[in-house]
Amino acid sequence: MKRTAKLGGFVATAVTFTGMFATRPASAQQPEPWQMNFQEAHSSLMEQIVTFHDFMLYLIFAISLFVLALMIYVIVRFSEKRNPTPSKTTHNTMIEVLWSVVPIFLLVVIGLFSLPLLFNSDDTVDADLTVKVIGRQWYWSYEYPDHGDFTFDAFMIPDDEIKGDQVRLLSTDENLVLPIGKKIRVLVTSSDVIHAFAMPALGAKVDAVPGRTNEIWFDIDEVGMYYGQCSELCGSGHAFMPIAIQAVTQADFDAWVVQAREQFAEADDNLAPRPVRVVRDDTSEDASQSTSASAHANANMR
Ligand SMILES: [Cu+2]
Repeated sequence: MKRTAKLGGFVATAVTFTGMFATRPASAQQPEPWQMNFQEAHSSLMEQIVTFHDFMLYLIFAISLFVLALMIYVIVRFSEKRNPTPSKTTHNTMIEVLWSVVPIFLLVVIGLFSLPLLFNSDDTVDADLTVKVIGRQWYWSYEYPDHGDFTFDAFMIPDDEIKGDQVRLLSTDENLVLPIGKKIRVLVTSSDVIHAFAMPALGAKVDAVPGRTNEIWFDIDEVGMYYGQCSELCGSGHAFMPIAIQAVTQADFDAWVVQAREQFAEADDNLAPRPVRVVRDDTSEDASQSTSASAHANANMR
């Protein structure tokens, strides 16, 4: 009975919040209370990162235990009581070669795993689509240059406007909608200060630097919501500029693009400073100062 009621509630929520998408987001990737490890991996890049992380953890454990064992042995075996007259030996070629060669070997092994990962994360060629992400104080703007070049801003939903399955501090009024199973190139930049585009479940974390375009790519394996946050201290609204990615099927994405092209105007002078939407009362003073500061900086650059 309880289960049925729950199911009914679920269906009702699904009907209410699916909007134009036929399928309700299957999963939501977000931080959990007392979470100890990474969020579940939902891109091939993140899977590779998790594998590398696990491998490194075993290696670190082994090295730490080995060093600990050596120290305990030395403390016990060569204590003053057991070894009143210490040896005056100063060199042992065998040991010196070993403690040089073994760490070099370990570093090479680590490199065999980490360098391909580094190159892979940087390999944005042959992407199926490109989106441009612009960090601003304190929200994100998204652009779809190869789908009609439309652009829109995404603001955090304030606490008192949270509805349904929206997540406090993570949901935004507009989502970055992306198709699953496609190689997505993300160009990341900023219009004011340094932000960072971070999406844990997809293995993406890139600085958004004014006057510079950084790149990352990911593919998304499952329909659902993916939440991330700005990960570079960027001012008083730093904690209030979340990133919400809505991953949908290609068909849903195509339908959304048609609708979005009408809804959002073409990308204009997209790096010009825009008015700051005040997130909290205590930030308003700071916000206006920062806007005029960045407007001033921009004026100087021209
Ligand atoms: Cu930021």
